Amino acid sequence: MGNKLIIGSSGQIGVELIEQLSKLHGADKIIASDIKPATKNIIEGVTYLTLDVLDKEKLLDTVKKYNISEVYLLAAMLSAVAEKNIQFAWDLNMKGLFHVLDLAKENYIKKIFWPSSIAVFGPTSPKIGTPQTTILEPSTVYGISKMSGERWCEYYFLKYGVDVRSLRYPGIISYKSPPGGGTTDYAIEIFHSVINKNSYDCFIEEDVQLPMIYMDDAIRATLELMNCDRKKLSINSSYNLSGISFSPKEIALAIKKIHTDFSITYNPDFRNNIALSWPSSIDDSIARKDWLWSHEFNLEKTVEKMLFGITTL
Ligand code: AKB
Repeated sequence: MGNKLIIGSSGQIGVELIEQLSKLHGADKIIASDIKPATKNIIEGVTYLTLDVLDKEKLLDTVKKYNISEVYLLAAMLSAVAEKNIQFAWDLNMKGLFHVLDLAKENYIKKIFWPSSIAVFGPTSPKIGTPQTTILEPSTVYGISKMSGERWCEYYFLKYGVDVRSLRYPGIISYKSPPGGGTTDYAIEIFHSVINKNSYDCFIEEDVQLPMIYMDDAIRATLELMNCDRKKLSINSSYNLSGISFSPKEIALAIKKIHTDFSITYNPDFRNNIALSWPSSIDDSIARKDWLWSHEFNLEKTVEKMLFGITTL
């Protein structure tokens, strides 16, 4: 068995995924890479590299040099920043995926994790309990790239037997590393704002519900999917995944139970339109059936963990 390469390891998910992968497999099996040199959260024993996923040659050299068998491709541009960098977002999100899929097709690596997102859904998808298979007409460049990526993942699996696994992540809530330019970032910013100012000016309207998940659940889902017997997986593109759903008003109320004088105001910007195009809640019954997925963090538990976690930073 070879080593595991995380591409985009300094991002919100990468930082916590490395921690768990090192615990599970040993830090010496983990190669963490990012376009920026690692500055913090360095785990002893993990090898840290600077790597641009768009540099196919260096990627291949890295895979050979470090005997990589599994790749977690986390480098991507998220929904809000992608709208400001359309061409680069498309190039990064698609070319990066092709580079890794091709390495598996050419047998350099055995298994891939590639995150998709609830952004594959659009205004014409069912809004509540959005099913796995439904209309996919995303209206953001990020969503279009994730929807296309899913199609390519399934294509490479069916055509070349590439073992690529994927989840449609909801907004991921965590405190160890800042979020990377998404629409659901408000649900992280709000906690930092509680601690710093006891108030928050929200860029999403008060009643817009979005699907979210606490980081520990997201990481556990990722590792459970990666460790599952492939024969049990009925989805070859990307699994719907759900944790909790809430609106800014609902999360503010949950925070107020602990910080009673916390206040929230609303100043919706272009991200509100992105949020309005996405589902309010997701039906992930196929993940629950195929690999027994079940989330642990409800809204109250998430709020407690976030408020406590931020104060320990
Ligand atoms: C974003 O808001 O862009 C991401 C996502 C839902 O994929 N957090």
